[in-house]
Amino acid sequence: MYEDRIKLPQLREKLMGADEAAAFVKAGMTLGFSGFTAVGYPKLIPGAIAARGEAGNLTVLAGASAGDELDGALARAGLVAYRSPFNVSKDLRSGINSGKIGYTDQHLGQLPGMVWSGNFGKIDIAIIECCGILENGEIIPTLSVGASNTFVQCADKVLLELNLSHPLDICGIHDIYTVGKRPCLRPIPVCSAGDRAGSVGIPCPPEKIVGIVVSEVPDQQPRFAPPGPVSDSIAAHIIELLRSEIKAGRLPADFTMQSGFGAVANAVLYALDSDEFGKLNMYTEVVQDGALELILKGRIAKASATSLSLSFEGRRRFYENLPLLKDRFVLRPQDVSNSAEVISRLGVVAMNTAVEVDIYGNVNSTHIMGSSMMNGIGGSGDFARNGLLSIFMTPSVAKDGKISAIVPMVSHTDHTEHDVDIIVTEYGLADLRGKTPAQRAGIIIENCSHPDYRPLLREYLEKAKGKANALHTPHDLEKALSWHRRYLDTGSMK
Ligand code: 0RQ
Repeated sequence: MYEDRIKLPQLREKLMGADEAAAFVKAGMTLGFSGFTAVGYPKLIPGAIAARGEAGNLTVLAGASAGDELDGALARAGLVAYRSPFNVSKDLRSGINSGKIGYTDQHLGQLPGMVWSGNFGKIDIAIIECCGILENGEIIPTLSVGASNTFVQCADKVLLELNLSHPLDICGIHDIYTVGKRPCLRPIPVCSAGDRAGSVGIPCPPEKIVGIVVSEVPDQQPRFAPPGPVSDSIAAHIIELLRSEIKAGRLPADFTMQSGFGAVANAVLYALDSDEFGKLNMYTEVVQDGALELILKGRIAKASATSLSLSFEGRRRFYENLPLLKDRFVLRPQDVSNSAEVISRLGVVAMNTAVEVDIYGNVNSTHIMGSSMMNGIGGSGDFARNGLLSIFMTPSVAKDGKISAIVPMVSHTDHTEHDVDIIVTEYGLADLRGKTPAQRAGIIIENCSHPDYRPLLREYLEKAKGKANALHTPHDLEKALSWHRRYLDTGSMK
């Protein structure tokens, strides 16, 4: 059985049930899981670990977040002591924010390097979803690569979840180039989005593999916020900017872009489906349905990511067009997809979403009211710091207008004013390049803030000029975070 999927005969003897595999996991271990967003993570072994309930105090690492069968199941079972580098699970988040689960929010591009350096201790077991194992022992991942190659190479033991819901024909879509231990003195040989530099699968000595569990559980579907007038106007401002950057000669017509999750990112992609732009390239972290359509149409010539997060219909379209996509699309490890060196070389246009932005251009992507973790910085810092043009977008208000996304001072800083070129809301765009703090405050307030909050921001700035110890970046230190305090006390920033 499974000869076509497990091409090394001795490994077929390692087939076992999820409970038997879970018995390898002991309390206090550090586990490195495949998975990046809710894609390509093992779905049966984590549930079996949770059901056994014996292995507490776990350190859980994955490429980024994982689906509920992993993050939710282990958190609900109370087995997770520590998680890194990203999270979107409601149960994990509540453990993190109640102080029960330790969490390090980490640049995703840097996670593999940290694992190689031993910053999380030794990896006891790598638990990896795959769709096959080749004659040479290489493990073929499913629809994400993340940090799987690093976990496999650094771990003492490897458990595999062989997922039959993916055709083995996806073999050839991956490009497994291992950056390895830092400092990495060799350049990563990727000079355009479609370049390939590594092997089709993850190299692994067969004796390291202690168990293989067969699964047919598909990845969940991502939840899409429906497009609406706010995301459409943000997208329209961004398209206008891209048009004028190309006209000014600052951006090539076939520029390379990174785009984040969600409604705004998809609205930008739909707007790029136009003859006025050249054949574009994409060098990003996660490709979603909007980008897949552009790749299939040839509007995006080459695309690179570490995870393919598609709806069920998008996945069907992907499999249907595999031969074409193998030429146009590459799935890479996250220290290559999010590599500072490659992002900088390709001159990527980085488009990410902010939680809040302050009048001087500092961006908070992660924290609600200063203390509560939302998801994490993800790849936004990898791309914003190293891209050619760094755009942050956000609706001007949240929670039915009770929260302004433009505030006097951010309650947490993920991206400093030095790494942020453009702020966009549905009201307009502020181009911060080459501007002084005073000029930035003016254009952010006038172009981007919601009209209900604009007079309050103007008033804050004027009063700050009278109270501050200097006029370079004037702040009223007593009032700078008073909007957040007011929201916590009264339920509104107004
Ligand atoms: O709350 O879920 O209770 O309704 O935050 O906000 O507007 O639905 O936007 O889903 O795109 O998330 C920044 C969190 C935006 C995300 C963030 C509340 C709001 C809502 C979600 P509800 P929206 P999104 C990917 C790069 C960091 C990681 C990253 C993120 C919920 O984009 O995690 O960039 N980014 N990865 O009501 C209080 C505010 C708020 C607020 C929004 N100021 N205060 N709550 N919310 N603003 C790179 C790739 O390549 C893919």
